[in-house]
Amino acid sequence: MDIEVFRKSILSNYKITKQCLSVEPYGSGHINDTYKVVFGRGETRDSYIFQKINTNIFKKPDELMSNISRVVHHIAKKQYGVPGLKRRCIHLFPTKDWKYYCLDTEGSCWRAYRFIDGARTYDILETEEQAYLAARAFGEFQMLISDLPQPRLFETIPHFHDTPSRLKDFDEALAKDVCGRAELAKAEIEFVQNTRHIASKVVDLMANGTIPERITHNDTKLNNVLLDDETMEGICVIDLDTVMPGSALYDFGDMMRTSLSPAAEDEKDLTKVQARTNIFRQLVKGYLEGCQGCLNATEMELLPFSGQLITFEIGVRFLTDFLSGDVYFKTHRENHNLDRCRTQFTLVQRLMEKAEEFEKITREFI
Ligand code: ADP
Ligand code: GN1
Ligand code: MG
Repeated sequence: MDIEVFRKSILSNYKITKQCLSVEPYGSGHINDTYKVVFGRGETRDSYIFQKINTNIFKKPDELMSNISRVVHHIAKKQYGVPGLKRRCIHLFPTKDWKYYCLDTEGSCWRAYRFIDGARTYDILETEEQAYLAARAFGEFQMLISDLPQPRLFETIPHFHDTPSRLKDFDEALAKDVCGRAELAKAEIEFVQNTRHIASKVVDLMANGTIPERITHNDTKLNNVLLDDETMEGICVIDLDTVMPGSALYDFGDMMRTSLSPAAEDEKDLTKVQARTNIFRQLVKGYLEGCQGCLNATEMELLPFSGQLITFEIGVRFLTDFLSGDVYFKTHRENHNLDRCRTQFTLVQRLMEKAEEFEKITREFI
């Protein structure tokens, strides 16, 4: 983005006295537009993350930012006195009139965070240690927000992990087939029909009270935790847009989806998609340690299943978006959403093959 345009349209809302030196696109998220912005005076440099919020998806930015500010202030308060607190929690950077977002000259919504230095996110997991430390950080995050005072957080995207509702959206998209793409996805559509019986398990158990509602992150993709460059510790959980009432199984499931395979989410060579047992073990160990034993027996028993469920759900969402003409997730090549869906469905199969083995591992930790 052009610095001059950024300065006039967005920065004019913030009180920053240093000179803006660069504005570069950052990260690999599918929803918001993220930029790293560097400011300087003399030798001093300060970096910030500026994000254009996708308001087609997050339709109520007031509610969204109210959730996020409550969560970050609660976490900061609870960690008061912990060394390196500045890097252990997202810090919202307020506008001149003390709001947590502003509108640019075209009416788009922006927010800013202090950039956390000396840490990075990973799209693909490289070591067992990273798996353990990332999972522990997500578990700790869950513990830290478990006593957030009332009122209940807003549901920033209603029915976000309601898998049956995601299937309903899929059914509608398939019936309309607006782009005539169903033809290209016959095998994947068949996979959905053969696998849809697993969809309601967690929502049903939540509805009858067997699984408790908790405040969860709901987007625990591996690249939503910053790992320290030196110690590899998961120092800060980021991307808090979907922190809202949910199930711990959604968080564990999405960690499995994004950590177990050594292949990228959109890998076209499906032979590379695997469910690595050693990594699974580290996720269970790290997450349970981080949560400090707060999960109940049914939640623990269903940890291996949660990976199948969430991977299936996200595959269905990619397929729905493919059929609808790529209106939700950012795409960067032809049939990108279909490729993503294929990778997810292959992983669901690999996870199903390993179900018994993963259940046995889980029992070691219960
Ligand atoms: P998206 O919703 O598009 O995934 P994220 O909030 O996850 O957006 O941000 C995208 C990327 O920007 C992250 O994966 C991370 O690498 C980086 N990032 C976000 N917030 C910070 C921060 N406060 N400090 C350092 N890096 C950050
Ligand atoms: C989106 O924002 P990002 O890229 O971290 C999506 C998640 C999906 C993920 C798939 C708000 O996450 O639900 O699991 O893509 N976020 C939203 O990669 O829909
Ligand atoms: Mg993200």
